[in-house]
Amino acid sequence: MLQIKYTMNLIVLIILLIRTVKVVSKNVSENERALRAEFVQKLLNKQNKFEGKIKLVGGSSKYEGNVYIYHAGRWGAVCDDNWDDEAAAVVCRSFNLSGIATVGSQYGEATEKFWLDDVICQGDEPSLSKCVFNRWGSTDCDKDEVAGVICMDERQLPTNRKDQDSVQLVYKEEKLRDVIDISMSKLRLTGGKNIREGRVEIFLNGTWGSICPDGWTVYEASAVCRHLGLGYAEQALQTYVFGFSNIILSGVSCEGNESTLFDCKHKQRGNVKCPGDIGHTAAVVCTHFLADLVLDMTVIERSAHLQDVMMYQLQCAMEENCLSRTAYEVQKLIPDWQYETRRLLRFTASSLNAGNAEFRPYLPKHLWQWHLCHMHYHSMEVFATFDVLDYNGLRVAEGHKASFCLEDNTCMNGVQKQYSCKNYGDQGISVNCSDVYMYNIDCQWVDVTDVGPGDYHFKVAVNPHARVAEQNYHNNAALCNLRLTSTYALVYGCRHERP
Ligand SMILES: *[C@@H]1O[C@H](CO)[C@@H](O)[C@H](O)[C@H]1NC(C)=O
Ligand SMILES: *[C@@H]1O[C@H](CO)[C@@H](O)[C@H](O)[C@H]1NC(C)=O
Ligand SMILES: *[C@@H]1O[C@H](CO)[C@@H](O)[C@H](O)[C@H]1NC(C)=O
Ligand SMILES: *[C@@H]1O[C@H](CO)[C@@H](O)[C@H](O)[C@H]1NC(C)=O
Ligand SMILES: *[C@@H]1O[C@H](CO)[C@@H](O)[C@H](O)[C@H]1NC(C)=O
Ligand SMILES: [Ca+2]
Repeated sequence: MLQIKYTMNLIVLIILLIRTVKVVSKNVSENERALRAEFVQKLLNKQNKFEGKIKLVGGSSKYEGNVYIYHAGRWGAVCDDNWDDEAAAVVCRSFNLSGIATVGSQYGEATEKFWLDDVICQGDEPSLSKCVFNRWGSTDCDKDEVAGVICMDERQLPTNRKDQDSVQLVYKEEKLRDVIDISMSKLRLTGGKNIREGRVEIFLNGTWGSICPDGWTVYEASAVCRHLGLGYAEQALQTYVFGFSNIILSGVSCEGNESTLFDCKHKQRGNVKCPGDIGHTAAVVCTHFLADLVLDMTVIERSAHLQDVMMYQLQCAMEENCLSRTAYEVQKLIPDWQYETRRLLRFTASSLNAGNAEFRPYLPKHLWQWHLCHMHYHSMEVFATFDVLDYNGLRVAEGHKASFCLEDNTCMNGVQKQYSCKNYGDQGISVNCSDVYMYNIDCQWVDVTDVGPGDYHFKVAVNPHARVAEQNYHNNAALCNLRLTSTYALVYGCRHERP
């Protein structure tokens, strides 16, 4: 009897103990969770606060110096290829000042690795990270190529740059045709296997010479091919394979839509300056046959809408990195993270190939990546980018779509579909066919969970880094207005521009 009573007591005790432990542990985990969530939020806020921040180093005041930008936890230098007064304007606006650009490590050699190269700004971007540039950290720059700025009050800006001889400045908005005597100047290609390729030579001041390859991109090459009546630029090369002659022109920078090289900007002062590999020159390969993707703006406006989705439905998307960073923090820190929701701005993106050649992926087939989650191969690292920007130019949300599968989804009447992603099929977009990413497919969104209600810009771009050559790049991006409220999203007033 005693034995039984004792056992009963023990059981009751154990049950009580288990209950208490359960209650205690629940309370503790909830407290802990709250604390951890707060910690993570603080950490993210701190990182976000510095992300994209600019500092000027080596100048005589805090408004002057070499430009360094903060990204992913460290400072990095900005390279001077394509660096100009528009870019300086963007940097200086953060101090409420106007400004001018300097090149060639005016304020000392780079002390950090380069973050940015080939930065192209229009001048009205809210911050430097909103300008177009190579991928973060992807540069070919030497220590003596750091970009700089001199910021000052509008009224102090020198009206005549020639007064500023002590500082190596970049000319403002000057076209090549205003710098050289174009009636005495000519262009030709030499050293190629056929007339459509070769080293670009320019006749200046009585002699033929080469063009500096530093900062030479498909945009400059496009102007050369059009200039010579050879069509479009298939490749822009920085190479020695077409031979060498004295470099007599540097600092040329084009939008890509100019009809002659003379309409491009000459963003340099004084003598030829050409850092980089000795013996290399600017070269091009031209063709009359290229693809031309045209991003459909109407479809974006009509299809854009918000959707709240529970995270358990987004596991594939998370593997492909299609949600913003906070989603991964939530996953790490909140035990029942599957029941948290994300707010997605979904939209359909459709690109028509209006050119006269197929659009083929940048990567050869053997380098395509198989994506288990979505059960198809991805052939292009970055085919499209989606960004939500605030009016100060800060990127407040970014589509992380890792990769894409290019195919003919819809074609004009009478055009046969050719490319399909199924069964390791060939990928591409045929002439007069469109590659369509419907709003309801995975990752076709921007995760706007952390974006408050307000007015923003929404930017979509295809082939954003011009990795695949096209006839025209000025129809590859759509810059739209975006109104976000707590209940709906409105995308309107899209216009085409270059990515
Ligand atoms: C756990 O929290 C609840 C309410 O928050 C409270 O009533 C309860 O007493 C707590 N338990 C312990 C063991 O602290
Ligand atoms: C720039 O000017 C705006 C409005 O005049 C002001 O709100 C902002 O704080 C200024 N920024 C700096 C860095 O001075
Ligand atoms: C052209 O040549 C003349 C004499 O050879 C020289 O004085 C002048 O500076 C040159 N101009 C350019 C733009 O190089
Ligand atoms: C080229 O595009 C720019 C915008 O990027 C535009 O301002 C300019 O007028 C265009 N030039 C030509 C020749 O179409
Ligand atoms: C594509 O469409 C355009 C305009 O509708 C037409 O002129 C062209 O011949 C078509 N090209 C092909 C290859 O179908
Ligand atoms: Ca295009």
